[in-house]
Amino acid sequence: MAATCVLVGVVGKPNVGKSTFFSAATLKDVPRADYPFTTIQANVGVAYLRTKCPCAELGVTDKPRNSVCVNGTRLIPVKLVDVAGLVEGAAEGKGLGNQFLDDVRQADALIEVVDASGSTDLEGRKVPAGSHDPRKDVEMVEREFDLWVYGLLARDWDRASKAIEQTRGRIMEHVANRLSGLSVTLADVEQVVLHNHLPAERPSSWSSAQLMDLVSGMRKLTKPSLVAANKCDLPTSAANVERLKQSGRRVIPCASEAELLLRRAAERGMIRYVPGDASFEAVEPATLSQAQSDALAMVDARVMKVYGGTGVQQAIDEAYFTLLSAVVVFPVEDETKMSDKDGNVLPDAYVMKGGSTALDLARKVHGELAETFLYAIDARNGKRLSAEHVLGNRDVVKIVSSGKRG
Ligand SMILES: Nc1nc2c(ncn2[C@@H]2O[C@H](COP(=O)(O)OP(=O)(O)OP(=O)(O)O)[C@@H](O)[C@H]2O)c(=O)[nH]1
Ligand SMILES: [Mg+2]
Repeated sequence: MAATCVLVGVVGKPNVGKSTFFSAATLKDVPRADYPFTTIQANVGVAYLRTKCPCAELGVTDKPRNSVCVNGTRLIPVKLVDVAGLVEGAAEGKGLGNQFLDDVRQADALIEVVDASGSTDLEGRKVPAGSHDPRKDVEMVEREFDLWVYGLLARDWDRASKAIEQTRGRIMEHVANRLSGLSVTLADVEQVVLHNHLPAERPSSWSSAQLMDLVSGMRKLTKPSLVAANKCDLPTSAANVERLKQSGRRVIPCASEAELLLRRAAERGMIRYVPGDASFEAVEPATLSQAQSDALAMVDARVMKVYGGTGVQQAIDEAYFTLLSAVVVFPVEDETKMSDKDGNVLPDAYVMKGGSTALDLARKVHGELAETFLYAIDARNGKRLSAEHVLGNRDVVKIVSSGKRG
């Protein structure tokens, strides 16, 4: 996981609703249509991570600056990328080929969107609802990703591995260098090589199957993923959601179109709805047109009542909190008032990778704070925290330094 900006990618075969998911999450208008390869260039946008704001628990009235607080729910901006659809053979250039792969190289986690209704074939063409098994889509996307990475390693494996053996070089460094564009570190490679019991001193003896296992092990480690079982508003989806769950993956039923409708209606003041809520209510039901009431009633009956929400916000939250063990931390300058130096209470919420320390937070707030770091204070109980203290979700922390900013 990258240290500074965390990136989540929305991936999948064509025509499953990736751009609809992206639009719903970012409220950014991007091309969406009922045919494959609508998206060619990747779309990058701002989605929001949802967490309970500490304001209510601490009994303070907050004044957010880098995020918003809606009735005690803090929404923090995070980056999301929507990429072109991926088809079988992409690793060799089929469809839009490597472009997809290039766009997700930097992603720290993946949301794999599938058409849970089973109404699009492996290439995204329309087929009768329920006739396609979406488990195949997930397998295909992961296989193509692995084949692409395998290609990066295998093309000169014989030569490179023998040269490394002769010079007593380190094969793991070679692999990490080759894959550095994929946010793969030396520690990641070492972990997977060890786990797969590969003889590090004899890389020329590694078989193609062992190389492929190394690649997929690295994908699981460096690109953790969940499945967004999209189009769950359609009747053929329920059975496929169960099938997908039985395949042992983390599966979230999603209704991206419904989420887009709800967010737009909320934006226009028609309904009260915070992304991720299990229900919504009309602000003034009498002012809605028949068509608006019908559309909202349909979302309520087919999605909210059945699945307890549209799943879009949940998928984003789980990508961060579960796959990446991210934490949201609230830095303050005055720990007694929970504010910055101008009196803004709980102004900022930072998304940080799991395992981040008080010193990492100082670094994120300002480089100088890290250089002159003395200690931190947990604003909830006034306790001193060391530089190595691992931060927890929703921690409110003051950094004390010897510099001007301390
Ligand atoms: N019923 C239903 N249809 C959806 C949902 N989400 C998307 N769709 C439809 O699926 C079709 C494809 O949507 P896109 O968002 O363009 O799909 P994509 O995966 O980005 O497609 P490409 O860019 O071509 O790979 C459109 O007709 C959408 O209206 C959903 O939640 N329910
Ligand atoms: Mg698209």
